[in-house]
Amino acid sequence: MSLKLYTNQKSRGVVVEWLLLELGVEYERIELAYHTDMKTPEYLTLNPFGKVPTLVDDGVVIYELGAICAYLTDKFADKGFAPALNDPQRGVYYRWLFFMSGPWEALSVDQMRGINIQPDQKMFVGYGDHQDAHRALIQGIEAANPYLCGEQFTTADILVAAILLWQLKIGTLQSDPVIANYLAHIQQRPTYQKVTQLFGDE
Ligand SMILES: N[C@@H](CCC(=O)N[C@@H](CS)C(=O)NCC(=O)O)C(=O)O
Repeated sequence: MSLKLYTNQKSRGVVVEWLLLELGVEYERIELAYHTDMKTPEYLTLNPFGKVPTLVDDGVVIYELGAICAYLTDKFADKGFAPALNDPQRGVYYRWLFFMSGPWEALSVDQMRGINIQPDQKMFVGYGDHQDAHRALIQGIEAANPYLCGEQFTTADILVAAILLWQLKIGTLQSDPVIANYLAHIQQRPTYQKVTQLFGDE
């Protein structure tokens, strides 16, 4: 099997597993424990951060969740999980991949650390402040019809939905009718039952 996924059941690696499930692709799953397995010299040669997820495809190493998602989507382009290169929705697709990996990830971590951006810091903080990032999220999701790229369910939906579901669960995101309406469409998908198993009980 050429694809190897280093992950932990309680990590962002779940997003990659959701994508692999939707793509119907086989992979070897390597569960790494926090603090120990992830910090061995061998693993640090693959992922210098000592974090998960990491994907290895025939010797090619990819870490960073957004990069792994983009890589797999392109590798299995025939499955149709991204708008075509010449489709204007491709721009929307990219916007979401980068929004979630950049500003939204930074905001989420700052929230967990209790950091509030002061007005004079907004200029150099990539997500502005909490209100700005939240407004961008809601504005984007409000335009979903029913998915982020229109009628095509894409990897952007997996990334966005997985992270929002997780944040709602841990309480760093407040429920909102726009978010709830969008997630309801995702939860109606036939694969969703299997996806909830990936998320586990807690
Ligand atoms: N920016 C990275 C973040 C990866 C990350 O922080 N992973 C966490 C789990 S969700 C981790 O492995 N933490 C273990 C550690 O830092 O020791 C990505 O998107 O892949």
